[in-house]
Amino acid sequence: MIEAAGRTGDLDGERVGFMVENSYDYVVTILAILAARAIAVPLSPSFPVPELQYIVDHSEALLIVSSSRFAAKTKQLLESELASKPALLVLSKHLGGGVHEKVELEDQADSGKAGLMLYTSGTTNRPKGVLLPECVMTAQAQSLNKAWEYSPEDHLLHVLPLHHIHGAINALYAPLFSGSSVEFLFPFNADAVWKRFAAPFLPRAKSSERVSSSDGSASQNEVVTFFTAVPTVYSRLLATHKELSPEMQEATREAILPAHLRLNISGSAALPTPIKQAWTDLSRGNVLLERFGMTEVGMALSCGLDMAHRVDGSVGWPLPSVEARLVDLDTGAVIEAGQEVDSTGRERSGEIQLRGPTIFAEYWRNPTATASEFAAAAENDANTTPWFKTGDVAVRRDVDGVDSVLSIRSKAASQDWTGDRSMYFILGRKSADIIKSGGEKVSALEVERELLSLPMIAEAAVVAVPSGRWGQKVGAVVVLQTKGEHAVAKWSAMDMRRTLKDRLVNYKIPQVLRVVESIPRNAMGKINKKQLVAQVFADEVRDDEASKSNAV
Ligand code: MLC
Ligand code: AMP
Repeated sequence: MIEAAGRTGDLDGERVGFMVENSYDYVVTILAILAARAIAVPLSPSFPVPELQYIVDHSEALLIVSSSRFAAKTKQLLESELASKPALLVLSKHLGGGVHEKVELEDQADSGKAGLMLYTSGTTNRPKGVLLPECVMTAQAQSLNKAWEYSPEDHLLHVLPLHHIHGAINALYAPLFSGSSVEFLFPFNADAVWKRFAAPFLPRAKSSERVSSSDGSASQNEVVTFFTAVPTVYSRLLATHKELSPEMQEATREAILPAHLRLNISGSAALPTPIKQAWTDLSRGNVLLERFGMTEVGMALSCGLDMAHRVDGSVGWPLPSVEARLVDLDTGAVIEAGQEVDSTGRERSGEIQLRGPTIFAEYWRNPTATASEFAAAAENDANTTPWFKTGDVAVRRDVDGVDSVLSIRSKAASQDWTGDRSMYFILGRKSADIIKSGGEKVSALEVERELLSLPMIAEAAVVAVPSGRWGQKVGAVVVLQTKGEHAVAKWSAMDMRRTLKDRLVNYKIPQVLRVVESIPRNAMGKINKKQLVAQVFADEVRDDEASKSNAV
């Protein structure tokens, strides 16, 4: 790799983009990039070339590593109009599929500028590069290992994309730290997941002995003990379960019993209560553990391992090594413990702010954005580390019974991070311009920018439309050009999809479109997006799966 990049020694801090399928080869590639002290920049194969081009140019990648499967796509990328000219390394067919060798990871005293850079959409119209130095990745993995007690006996079924923190750290880097085994089943497909869960519990498999994960071999007979996904994945699993054969239904229900599936985690978007409840019912008591995180901070808040600590609607307590505070949106004052309710008895909501070793270093080559997302520590604070402003709004609320559970069952030392009765509950985001669809973050401004670049669009507003299946759907409200050579009388959702599909990854393309004569604006020329959704998408919201009782 170092040679392919035209260097000797190591690649200290250089960026290496890589496009490798979710597999053993992905793991070897990312570890090799870190070992070369470079910054790994995962490139999603689902992205169209212009989005990849932006990432490669913005990160100024020195080298692109590609698996043979994506050689054509990476070649196409390198032949496109790139400002930078990275070298290309195409890996030989398979680094090691099926071969399982035991590798001892040495403690590298100095990881130099090694790290991971994930691109994330935000309140700016182009994605930002979030730099997570290796020490931050390690701190995140250690924090999760303590909280969720990954172990060599764990077998994790991995169904998530690997260019996001959820798939890359929680479901890969952290389990690697404790010697858990990870089995990839990507892209997510509900039937395939049910089939895999069921495999060890079907009558045929039961007669042969189940393989324990500690022998290092991957087997379809191995019991899945750990599963982490976004709410949309659980909703799909619940919806398809009813269609399985009676034998499969029984085997899958056995597979997800608390005794077998040790940990089922939901995150990246709010977990609706009907999904949580339906999963508990189906699994006969396995309660989804909800946690809150963000690309910039890894995981920040989490419910506890004890079932009684998986409180409905709550994202729990600050994880080990994470310091969290709430800052009142109106007054800017920190909401200290005991001040969660004001003098009139109203709950005080605030922005979640975080600090600690798990927080990212910077937005790549964007000191202005980095500076504006951090708040200085208070003058009387002995710790001068600034706080990262998440943009998420929450309350802390006392939950009856939680502390008594803590005192009755003497807490294991590893669970000493679970706090008192006061737990965090997410209310939403400060900005209406950030949309979460199926766990994917979409910047309304980025989509508006693409729509406005189309000659037939005169005005555009992109909004979050509530959805049972997706959490939120990306919705577009447009005004068409009525004059000049680009005037069009009609523009359908199909037209929009066709036009945008080579420019934006599919989840950013609006799922619903409304063509209007004008978009209402206030005196300042601003659009009230909440009002716009209510006015324009009222029927979508009413007809959506969310509002029906059979939400899942
Ligand atoms: C796919 N589509 C989406 C979509 N995913 N549209 C909107 N939102 C999404 N999230 C598109 C498909 O491209 C397709 O379009 C159509 O919707 C239906 O596709 P599908 O086959 O039904 O969807 P699928 O490909 O199965 O994807 C669904 C999903 C996936 C839920 C499995 O979106 C997913 O893996 N989401 C997880 C993302 C994630 O890991 N987020 C974590 C970010 S980190 P067409 O045109 O082809 O028909 C983070 C921090 C934290 O948030 O706290 O963890
Ligand atoms: P991303 O930038 O893709 O990493 O997404 C991070 C955002 O996902 C957070 O800022 C939250 O808005 C949202 N998020 C993550 N976990 C949860 C959760 N459990 N509940 C509600 N929102 C969440």
